Amino acid sequence: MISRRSLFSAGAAVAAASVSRVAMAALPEPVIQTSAATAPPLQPATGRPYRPVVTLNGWSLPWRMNNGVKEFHLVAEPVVREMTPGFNANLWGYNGQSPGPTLEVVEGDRVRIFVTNRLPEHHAVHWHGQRLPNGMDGVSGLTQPPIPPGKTFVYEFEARRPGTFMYHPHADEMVQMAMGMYGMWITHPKAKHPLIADVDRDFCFLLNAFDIEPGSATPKVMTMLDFNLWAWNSRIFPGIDTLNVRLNDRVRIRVGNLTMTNHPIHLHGHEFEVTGTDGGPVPKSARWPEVTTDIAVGQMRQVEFIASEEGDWAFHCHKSHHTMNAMGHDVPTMIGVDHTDVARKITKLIPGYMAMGERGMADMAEMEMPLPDNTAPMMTGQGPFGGVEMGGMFSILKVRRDQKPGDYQDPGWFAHPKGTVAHEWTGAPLAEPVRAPAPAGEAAVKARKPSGHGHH
Ligand SMILES: [Cu+2]
Repeated sequence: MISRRSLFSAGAAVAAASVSRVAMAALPEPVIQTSAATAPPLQPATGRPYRPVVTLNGWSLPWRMNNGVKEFHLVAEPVVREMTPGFNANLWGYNGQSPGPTLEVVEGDRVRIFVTNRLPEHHAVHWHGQRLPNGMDGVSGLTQPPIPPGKTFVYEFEARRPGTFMYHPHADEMVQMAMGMYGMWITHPKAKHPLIADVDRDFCFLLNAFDIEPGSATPKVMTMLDFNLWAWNSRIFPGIDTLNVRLNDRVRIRVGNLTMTNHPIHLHGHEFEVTGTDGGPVPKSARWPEVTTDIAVGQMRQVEFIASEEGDWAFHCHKSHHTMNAMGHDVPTMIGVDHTDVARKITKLIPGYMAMGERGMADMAEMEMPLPDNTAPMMTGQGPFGGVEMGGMFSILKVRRDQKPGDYQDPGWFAHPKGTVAHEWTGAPLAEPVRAPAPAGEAAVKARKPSGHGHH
């Protein structure tokens, strides 16, 4: 839900002519978002037309037209972000949420962005990937003085090339990005572009990561590598909305990476091509089919495909630790080790002790361990066939024959045609084949691999 204030309304229904010159000289009222749900596409009511994007669990910021200049107002501030139902984090963001809103403009637009700093420390916004005057690049100390708390700075430049960009702080960057400050910027082409296809659905989101101890709500900002929450737009599975499309839609997904590691993003059931990077559209001769694209730190990858296969297709980071949520303990690998008696004894001493089950981690997903308040389960999510046992960077592409054009509602679970679901073999069992013998004198599994990497 967007809170609408007098001058500056969602959908930009305010015509410039209806607002007095005095009002236009004033700072535009900021629009604040109170919901973490995916907002419907923001159709442009003023300026040049374009097909808007849909920001996963996000929204696009309305603007005001002022003498031909698109004016946006970003407010850098502490926010409470629902990362998944039942788990709220104390983050920093823009206009009520982390990440900040997506800014959508058209190639050639003159853009003015007011940035008000309501953080307890200074701030500056860098417009990642843009061609602009050096003094508008937003690097605190290098190209501008920092924005002190309570002050508003103005950035103004022309959106010179079409593409997908990001914005993020360039002042105390480590802390401010660890706290959740960033957003996306889409510059739509002003006319038909030979390398930019018209698409039916255009999604975007940022990859981000946090280190939030189970039971707490504020990220540890000194963490360099050992993040425990892997998020898309500050949401973790099952809190990430599904990407709902119509059968045979041409779909574009733009993904920016502002974590400290790379993410191989993988789509089931379809091949895609990388059609753009933050450097611009990829020449057609340089595109090839993929089902996974690795997105390095500070990169954006824009992928496109025809959604020609009906179903509920997993869409996720292929690093398996990135599709899990925070663990309460350093959990040792216990596969093959009967530790039920040990666990029973330890539980007497340490209530809430949790060890990996001897059959694998799935035991933990089934156990429904008591969790500290305000903590997401590590492996979770219910599908039509049971637990999905995922967390973090995981969502679903839902391709439906009867999804209406422009309808982004979740259509529910896929109804599989009869005889198209994997099922148990019920015929005669196979004879047990001969196998190599286990090494003499060794137990089947003796090694216990510690998973703890932080030495604390
Ligand atoms: Cu990843």
